[in-house]
Amino acid sequence: MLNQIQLGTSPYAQLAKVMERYSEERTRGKVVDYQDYATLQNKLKALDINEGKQSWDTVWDMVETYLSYSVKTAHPQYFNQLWAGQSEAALVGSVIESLANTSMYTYEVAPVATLIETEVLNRLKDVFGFEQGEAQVTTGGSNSNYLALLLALHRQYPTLKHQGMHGLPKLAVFVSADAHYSMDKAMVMSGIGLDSLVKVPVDDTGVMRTDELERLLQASVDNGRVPVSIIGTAGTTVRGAFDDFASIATLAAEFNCWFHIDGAWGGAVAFSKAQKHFLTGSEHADSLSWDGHKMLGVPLMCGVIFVREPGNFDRVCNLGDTSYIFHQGAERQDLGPYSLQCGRRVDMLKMWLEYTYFGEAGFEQRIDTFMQLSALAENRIQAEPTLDLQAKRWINNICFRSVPPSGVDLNEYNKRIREKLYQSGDSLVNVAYLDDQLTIRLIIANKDVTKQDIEQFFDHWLMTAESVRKELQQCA
Ligand code: ABU
Repeated sequence: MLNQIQLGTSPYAQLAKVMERYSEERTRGKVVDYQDYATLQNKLKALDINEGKQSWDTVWDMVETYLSYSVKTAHPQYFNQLWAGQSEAALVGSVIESLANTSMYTYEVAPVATLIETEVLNRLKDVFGFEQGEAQVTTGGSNSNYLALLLALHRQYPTLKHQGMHGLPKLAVFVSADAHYSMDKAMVMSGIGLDSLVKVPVDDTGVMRTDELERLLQASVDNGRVPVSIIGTAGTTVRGAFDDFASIATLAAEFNCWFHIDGAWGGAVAFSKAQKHFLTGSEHADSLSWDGHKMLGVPLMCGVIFVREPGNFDRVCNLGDTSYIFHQGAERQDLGPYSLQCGRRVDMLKMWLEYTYFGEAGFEQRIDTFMQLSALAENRIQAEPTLDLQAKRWINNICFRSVPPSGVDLNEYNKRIREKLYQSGDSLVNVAYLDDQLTIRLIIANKDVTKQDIEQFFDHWLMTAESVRKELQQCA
């Protein structure tokens, strides 16, 4: 059927042309054609979505507008988030996934996808050290962290399944002060509540202080609160720090609670012989989250959670009268009963093709290259008299700032440079806070970024800083 489509007339042929053109343009020119909110809103309002013209020209005009004002996240000057770039093999998976459009719940409607997901998850379990455990695809790190908390709760309190929180003691969950905000959400969604989330202080490199963790665990028990879970982080969002998993594991065993690792970002070091030492102690974790759409550059989303002891997903997710959908017998071929979702995309098709194209050796090379480029960025910061490295560099998060002219507020100065650079469209880098100190967070996660791109980023930053300095001088 496909070869009957006439080139140039079908939406599929036009889509191929758009993809071809965009794939060339997305690494050139500006990272973004910046428009302020109101201006962009007016441009979009001019496109009447309720015209119902059944015209492909109108559809492609809309596509053109979308692409014209979207941030080019595969551009080599895009350093903004914990994901960047484009892996063509995985992109093919994303397009084919939508083309074949199925849902992951049953073997019946997703036969090949069921086998692919099982195969990919088995490989990933080996890489992450959960060979004997189970794994599940999620909508990303936040969802994995939430699921981990539910698994912890239900293992500790089997009555929860039928009786809910009724009759449970006061609980406590422990995370580092630098942990991802999804843990706050997980506390609310699980019904444990934010007041039971204990944020453990970090040291000056961003690592959870295990002396404080021990003290807070004991204080919690003394106050009648039962510890449910300790969550360590492999690669915090701002500094990229790794917690001391071996010590956390010892405390989790002592206080009889679930040990989860949020490795959504930094878990990818598992692919690198040179970097995987950061995960030492993770072999004792009950569960670990990881996102293939972050350091491996698979199109969003590609989240996975690994669990040490099989049977946990069944306990929490396999519920209700599902006879209308799951017709499996003892062979248990359907993956749906073990997920928080019902309808679910075939995210592992992207990962399968990424694997097929690069293999684990390719992933290792990519992670190692990110670390080399990050060392280069760190060296450049240290060599520039007007730049400060603001935190220990762990992996490919680089936190720095410009030293302001005398009398100028450090935070305001750096915020202004970052905003000006963003609006220029030359480079896009993120901003975050370490305590009350603003930091510029540079993330190297695009497989196509080169040394020249890193140097060019700092050239852009320094030129923009100089221009802000002159503006301030003129105002003074
Ligand atoms: N979990 C998504 C984090 C996004 C970011 O910090 O870039």
